[in-house]
Amino acid sequence: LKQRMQWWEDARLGMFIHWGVFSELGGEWNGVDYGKEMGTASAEWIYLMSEIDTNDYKQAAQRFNPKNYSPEEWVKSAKDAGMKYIVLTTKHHDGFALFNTKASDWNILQASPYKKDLIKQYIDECHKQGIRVGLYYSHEKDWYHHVRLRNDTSPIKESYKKLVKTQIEELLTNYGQIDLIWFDMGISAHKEFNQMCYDLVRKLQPNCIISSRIGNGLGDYKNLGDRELVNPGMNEYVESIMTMRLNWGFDKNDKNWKSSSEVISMISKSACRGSNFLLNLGPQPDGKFTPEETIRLKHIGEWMTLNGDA
Ligand code: JFZ
Repeated sequence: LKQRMQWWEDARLGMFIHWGVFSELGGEWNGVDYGKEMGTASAEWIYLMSEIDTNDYKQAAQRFNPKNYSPEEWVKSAKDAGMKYIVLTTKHHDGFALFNTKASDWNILQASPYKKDLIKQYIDECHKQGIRVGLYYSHEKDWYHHVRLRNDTSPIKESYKKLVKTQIEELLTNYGQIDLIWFDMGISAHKEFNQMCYDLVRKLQPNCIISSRIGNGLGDYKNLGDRELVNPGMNEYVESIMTMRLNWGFDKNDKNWKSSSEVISMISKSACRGSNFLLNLGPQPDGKFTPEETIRLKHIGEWMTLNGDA
């Protein structure tokens, strides 16, 4: 474990990216703003929260055509901000795969006009520019293929298990080295399923780090609750995750930006306390970071140049 965690322990700062079909709706459906609930629910939960008809959501996917997507710019701005790893949503709770998958046609190649593998481009670019590659994958919550409920403890269907198994295999065999997989929202009622996911990753890429939200205490390090900062003296591998405003995913109406100095003070606190800090961006549907995000990254970069490796 110590060996596997070495780069991660040295990293201290990473970039989280929430992006997908939900970005297209920007937290709003039928004039209602769904990006206001504090805590978990926000723009990227819109498929569940708004009770939008699946056909309407599929239409949003048909509009999701990120022409300005440039992983080259994403990776460069992460590196310029002193970030050492990136974690990008490959499939969030809406079940939509941003990669080429045989397991379902609910994916970027078959259900959107873009028709290219977004994840492949991202991973290739990370490898090229030399930054650690993380993949967020919602293994349990999948409102499209599994159940469209906030909480569900019923047993997981065989067909869904098979889908997840196939997609994990695809992500960990088709793109070369993956440094981290960020499973989310695993619940203890699904121990066998979570264990299956864990074993599969270990088998396919033994050095790939696994987040604790896989469930059942199986992960390699501890994720704090959303937006929570580490307490002094926690001597485990700990990662805080933080948004720049309320929402994880792109939201048209959310103006609750933290200032650059607020964000920087959290980064420095987190590093002083020996934990990692994963700072979230919710790019626009066209693939660009918002101007507010870009300016914050720039300020972080300036601060990191002066203080980063001290
Ligand atoms: C999850 C997601 O539902 C959310 O959309 C986002 O991706 C976030 C990073 O993770 O939400 C959670 C999961 C766990 C906690 C809170 C929100 N928690 O343990 O406090």
